[in-house]
Formats: sequence, structure tokens, C-alpha cells
Amino acid sequence: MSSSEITGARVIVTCPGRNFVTLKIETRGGVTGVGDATLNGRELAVASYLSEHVIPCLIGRDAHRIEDVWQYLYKGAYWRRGPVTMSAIAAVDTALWDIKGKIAGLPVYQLLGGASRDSVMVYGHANGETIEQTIDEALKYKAEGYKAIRLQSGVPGLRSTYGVSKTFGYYEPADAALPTENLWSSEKYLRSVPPLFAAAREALGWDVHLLHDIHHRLTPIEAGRLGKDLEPYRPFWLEDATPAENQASFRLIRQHTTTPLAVGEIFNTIWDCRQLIEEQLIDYIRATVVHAGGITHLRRIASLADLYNVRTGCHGATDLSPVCMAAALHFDLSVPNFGVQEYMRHTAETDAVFPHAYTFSNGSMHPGEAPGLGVDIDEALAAKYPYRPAYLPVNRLEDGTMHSW
Ligand code: KDG
Ligand code: MG
Repeated sequence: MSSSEITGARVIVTCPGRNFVTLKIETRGGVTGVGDATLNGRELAVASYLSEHVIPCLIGRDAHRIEDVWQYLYKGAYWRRGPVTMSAIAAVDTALWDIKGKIAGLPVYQLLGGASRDSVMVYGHANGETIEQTIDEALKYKAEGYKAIRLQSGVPGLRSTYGVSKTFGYYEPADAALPTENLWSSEKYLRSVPPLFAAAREALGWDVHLLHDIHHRLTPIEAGRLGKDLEPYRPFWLEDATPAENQASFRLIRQHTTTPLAVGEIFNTIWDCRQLIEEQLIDYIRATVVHAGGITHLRRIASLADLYNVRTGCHGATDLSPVCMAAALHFDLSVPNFGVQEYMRHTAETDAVFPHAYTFSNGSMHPGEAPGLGVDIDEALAAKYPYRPAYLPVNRLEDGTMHSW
């Protein structure tokens, strides 16, 4: 019996302001590892998938055999892909990298080939009901040293806009126990974004990267128009311009604009982005550790992307726990074709439940030098915050038609 044999695993669901699902794996030698399994609005589906169907298959396996366990869970289930399955596999994979790092006495980024850069550039979220409020927020981020800032503003004539929060520095889109409803008008939205970017360049200058997220709400030709309209302001990227199930639809956007495109925060596997990458239809791939099968599978996606000059831009919203954030930072530090990392910052309650070694300084982050991922879960504290149902809003056109999420 080896000390790296998996002897136990448990799922911890906690809600320090928002829900998180964490897998903790134990080995015979006493070394433990953690993995994030949070799927916003569908948390308990992943918790159950892990407890009922994955953990029983893990007991007795060698924690060192990360690739084999990944293949076993992916191919062995027969039912491949999908957000629930891939988040569960990601949690196992992340926990096994954590264990391997702790046994080796090395931070995970060293196991991934070592640092390819000194630190990882991150972008913060500036948003407001009006352009003026958004610019005020952006100025605060700039003063804090951020080199990249995402701008989202309310749309005049629409009473609420997804992605626009009411508080500085924190943003929680899963806002109710049943989905709330936002209204959408592409015409109003398309008129509102160019003035936001014009005002931002005026106030912030040209030495800061500006980003924008469309949240899949435009048709390809509308996205082409917006990309073209924003070209004078040189955005770093336009994110999730249009739903990406039909990967070929990005050809149409590409034909009309040189504004860089980012997509992929809801992708689960390399198959979701293969055509986008191989046809060079995007510039940044947003897949991240928790929803795309863990560090092992994300590295495979990044390797494909590297062949086609596509860089990484991992999703890093607050519904990705500090465990995912730590894993993403180890990945980001090591991967050759890194672009940028999203950083939405967690609340103090969340940070207390997940003590971590990663740090922010001058617009960049570093995963720290602790062996493994450098993050853990305080289970006693986590137990004080029971699960609360919370859903993302749905989106309707002004005539009541269901629109993109
Ligand atoms: O769970 C959904 C959020 O993570 C997502 O809406 C945030 O679009 C988002 C982003 O870019 O961070
Ligand atoms: Mg997004």
C-alpha cells in the first residue's frame, strides 16, 4: 500500500455570500488536496455527481496517476463532456495536482514546467449605471495599479443590465433564489458602447488595456459592427460576442473587424473551441480550470491554442472559488501563451473560508511558493454558511421573447 493511495474524499458545500462546491481528497500518507467544483446555479448537481458517482471510483487509486485518473473519469463514464461532468473531473484533477505538489514540496507551477513570466497580468471590473460612474470605477482600478480594466455600463432605456453591479470591486450575478429577468435591446446596447469607450480613452489615456463583455447577446453581424465601431479605441478584447455553439459563426465577425475576440468561459472541453482555434477565429480562449476539466485538460487546450497564436484569458469571476483562482494562477504563470487573467476579487467572508497564498500587486498576481496550490478550505468556518439557492438572471427582448442568457 503506497502513501499516495486515495483513502477518502468528501464534498463541501458552503455559501459565504455565494455558493461554492469544494472536493477534498485524502491519501493514506495524510496529504490532502482540494479542487473547485462550483457550477453557478447548478451547484448541487455537481456535488451529487461527485459524491454518488465519482468518489466511490476514486478510493484505492494512486493519487500520483493524474493523467490516468482523468482518462478514467472522462472515457470510463461513457457519457462524455457537459458542464456537470467536466466540473466534477476538474475538481478531482485539481485536487490531485495539489497533492502531487505537496508531496514533491513544490508549488504546482513548478510541476507544470516552472514560471514563464514573473507574474500574471489581471483585469478588474469597472461598471456603473452610467458612463460617468463606470469611468469613476475605472479610475479607481487604475489608481490601484491595474493595467487592464473591463468596462460595463448600464444601457440607457433598459432598466437593468447583466454584468453591471451596484458595488465597487464586487459583482455577484447570481442574484435571487429563482431567476430574475433582464430586458434586452441590441439597438440600444449598440448605441451605448462606443461613447463609453470614447469617454474611457479620454479619462484613462492609452496606457491601460480596456476590455468589454457582450455576454453572448449579439448576432454575428451585430458583433462585427460593434467591433468595427470600437476599433478607434483599440480594445484589448471583445468577449463572448455571440453564442458559440456554432463555431463557424465567428467567421462573420472576423470578416468585419480587427478588434480582438475572446470566448470560452462556458466551454467544457477542447472540442468546444477546436474550430475557433484552428481557423484562428479568436485571439483569446477563456476556458478555465473548474469548467474545462481541470489543469490537465486546460493545458491541452492551451497547447492547441499556442499553435495558432491564440492566447489564454481564463475566466475568473466570483463564482470560481479561490481554489480555482489558485489553480488558474499556477497555470497562467507557467503556460507559454498566456494573455491575461480575469480577477473579480472575492469578499472577505469567502477569503476567510479559503485561506490562500496568492497575492495581488501592481496589476498582477502570483500564486505564491507554498507546496501544492497554496489554498485550503477552513471546514469549520465553511459549515457556518449553509447552501442557499441562487440563480443567474434570464434575458428577454422588450416584446417578451427569451433571448441569450
Ligand atoms: O456564472 C457566470 C459568471 O461567471 C459570468 O457571467 C461572469 O461573464 C462573466 C465574466 O466574464 O466574468
Ligand atoms: Mg464573461
